[in-house]
Amino acid sequence: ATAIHRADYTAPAFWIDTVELCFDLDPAKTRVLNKMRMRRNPDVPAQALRLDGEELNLARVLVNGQGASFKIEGNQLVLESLPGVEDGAFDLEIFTTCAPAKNTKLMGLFVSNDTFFTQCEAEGFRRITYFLDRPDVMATYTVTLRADKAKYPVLLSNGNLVDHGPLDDGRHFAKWEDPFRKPSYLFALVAGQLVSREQRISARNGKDHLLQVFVRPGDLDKTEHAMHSLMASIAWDEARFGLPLDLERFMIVATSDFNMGAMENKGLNIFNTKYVLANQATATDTDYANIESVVGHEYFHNWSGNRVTCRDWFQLSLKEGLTVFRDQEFSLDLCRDPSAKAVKRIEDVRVLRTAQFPEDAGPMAHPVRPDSYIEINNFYTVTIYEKGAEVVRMMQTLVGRDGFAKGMTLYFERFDGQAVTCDDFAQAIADANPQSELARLLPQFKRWYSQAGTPRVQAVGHYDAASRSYSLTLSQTCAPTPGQATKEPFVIPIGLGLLAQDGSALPLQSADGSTLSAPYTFVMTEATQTLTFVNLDAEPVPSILRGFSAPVVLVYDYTDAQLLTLLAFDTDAFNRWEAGQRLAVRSAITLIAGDADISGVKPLNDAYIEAMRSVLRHPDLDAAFKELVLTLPSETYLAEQLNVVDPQRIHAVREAMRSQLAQALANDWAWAYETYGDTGAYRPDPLSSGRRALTGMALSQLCLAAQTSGDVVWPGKAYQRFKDAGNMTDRFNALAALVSSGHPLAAQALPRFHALFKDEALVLDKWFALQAGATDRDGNILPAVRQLMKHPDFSLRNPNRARSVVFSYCSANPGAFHRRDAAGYVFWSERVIELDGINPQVAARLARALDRWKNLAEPYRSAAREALVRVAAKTDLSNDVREVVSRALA
Ligand code: B3K
Ligand code: ZN
Repeated sequence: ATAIHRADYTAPAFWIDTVELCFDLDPAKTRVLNKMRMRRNPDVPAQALRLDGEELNLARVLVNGQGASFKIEGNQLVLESLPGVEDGAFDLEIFTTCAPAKNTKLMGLFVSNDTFFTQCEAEGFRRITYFLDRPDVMATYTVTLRADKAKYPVLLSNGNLVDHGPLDDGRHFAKWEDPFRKPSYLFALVAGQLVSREQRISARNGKDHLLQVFVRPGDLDKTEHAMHSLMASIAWDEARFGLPLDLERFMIVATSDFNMGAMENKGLNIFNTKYVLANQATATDTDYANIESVVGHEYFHNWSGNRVTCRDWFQLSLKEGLTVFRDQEFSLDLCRDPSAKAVKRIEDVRVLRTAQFPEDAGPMAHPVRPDSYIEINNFYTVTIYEKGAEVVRMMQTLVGRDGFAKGMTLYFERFDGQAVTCDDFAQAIADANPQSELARLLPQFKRWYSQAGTPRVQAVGHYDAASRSYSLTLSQTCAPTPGQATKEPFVIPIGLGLLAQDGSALPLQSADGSTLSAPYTFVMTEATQTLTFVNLDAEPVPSILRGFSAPVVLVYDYTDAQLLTLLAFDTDAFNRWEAGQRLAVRSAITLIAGDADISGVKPLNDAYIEAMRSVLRHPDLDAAFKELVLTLPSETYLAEQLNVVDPQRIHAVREAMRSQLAQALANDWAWAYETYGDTGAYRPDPLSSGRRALTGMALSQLCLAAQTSGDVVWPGKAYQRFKDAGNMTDRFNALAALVSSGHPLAAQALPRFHALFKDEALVLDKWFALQAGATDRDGNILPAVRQLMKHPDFSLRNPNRARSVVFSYCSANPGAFHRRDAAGYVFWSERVIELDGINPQVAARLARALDRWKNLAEPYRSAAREALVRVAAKTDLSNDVREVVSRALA
């Protein structure tokens, strides 16, 4: 396989204006008739027509109704001479068949639970018919579906239903017309036995719309939250950005076999059931929150992605970074109080720092707008999505919230109906705000799109008592990444404040005597810059990078006392949380990096424990915020702070910290459990979710403490709560408390949980994931995982189930995965290879679990390398896995 380069982009040699597709749906052999109205692109030198196609059986090709000569070259259908059509438009008719029931890759047309679904992004449409399968070729689609009426009563495609009726032999048909031009990756069809929740709404302009959420019979009682989320999304996009729903009908369909979260097909979103189905008995608060943001995300794509799409796949962040930013803003705006907003922001940053920062420091590091790829599916990454969203967020910071809304308006006016680039977007935001810092700094700002790697900003403070001034020197660097040895300085907005030593906020006065209004953001542009503040009676405590104003690592040599001040008093909730994290990281790293014996060690000092006690008992702080502060930095995050990673030592130290907190705060945890434990009638709002999260944490800490003290009361209470809970959040947290503390009652609770939910696939996923992700005791997790794979409910073919067992172990349980005997890596290599034969996209995700092998200490490092080599040695790997393992080994 060869790499594709952004610099090689050329416009297509042909356009497709209209497509008429006719499907005879049959799981074993589906017939697809594709009639296209095409024309040459006059701006491009005349050349052969090359259509993409994969795993298709070609039966017939007609040009203007006549048989035409063609050849097949690899995965392309080539028409060299198009007789008589050199100058004008022509009709091309292609008849193929494919085998949806055999499609285990879940790309193109596939069958799940006797229902047909499609997934076309990025390059799945070519598995349905021969086509110019690239996002800059936009056409209008008319789609006729024909199928057995009893087996497939519901027939859906994009747009509006224009005709339907019976056919011979118990079959029926439906004809759909999508009025909007779209790229092939937004095509979708669904056919099967489905039921729907319906909602009619009238938009602000008085237009009526039909909203539908389709699920399997039996799941209707789990669709209310998705429908509410959809209605809230529609209202939000109209209120915040003036973007209305442009379709008469908007459909969401849920499938339990899906490679990712969901897909924004025009008017016919297809979702993983995980992001649709919820009721209080089966879904947790986290599930509810995820459904809200994924429903929002896919809906927002209707403008950012569908109305204005990507010119090529290198521009993927144009739609993904922007749409993640939009779904984050949506969830933030739905939070009523500031504390809930802070919690949401902290959660988003935590994802960025534990998943994207490692990516940016590893072998798969790539710019937000990559320069090359082998398999585009490997580039649906946290960099494109989450870092891309941070880049958009920085733009908003630089032009202001209203300025950003104006920029969005200009962007959609300028580019509606077109396939464009990241440059086009940035230019529109800047053009709408000609006086802004963004407009002034645009070329430099765009380095965020072209340079990979996480910048490090080092800050050094100096207080001068004589002049009563404080200077803060900021320096930025960015480490080399694959293919980029040196980096130019970034534009880095840095939210900044100063606190007095007693914690009160200090006014910011610059040397010229002016007072800077709060909140203050310094826009850093040089490698090194110094800021000076005056009229300060004593050395202040700097609060830097407030709100996590840029996706960078901030290095500042805080004293413990300064961090305790920030933790107690910073008005910026993000930095308040961050101060607690820094204290914990410091205690952990000192111990991990040293070589002292760590058995029985107590890593946390009294000041930290007292600070955690005050947070936990604080009368004004929200439960959700408390839970975040009291959650220790993850093993993955700790690993990122080290050059040589001993996963077992990290695990042991973090476990020691957890257990120290559990014991030292035992009374406080009990108090928290009693205080927050009863959240009343179930509602998944941020406030009551926060109370449940803190209660769950308290219970888990109390069970952990019981492990040492031999207490039987709290494990007993956990078991009671597990049995009696009125909602899945409380029930699952109680179960997790028993499992994670290794209590014998877990052995009773687990089978009971399975029996209760044996028919709820999404709940069983949690059951599997909990066990595969549990704390390792004497190497017991790997054998348990192998056992789980033999469970009758396990199947590697179902991506959700594979993720719940294999990924929960390999990617989310470092303490159990990184074994001195290398058995975790052996298991990983077996699964990567096995999955690659079924579903390369999922296999390539799993392959990334060893991305950071070069940082591992021995014996892990050599063993991990060996496992990678073993996978790479397989000659018939997919491009997906091949690209990941070759980059890892490079
Ligand atoms: N655009 C899809 C992702 C498609 C992934 C293809 N491998 C979902 C989303 O980002 O909304
Ligand atoms: Zn998206």
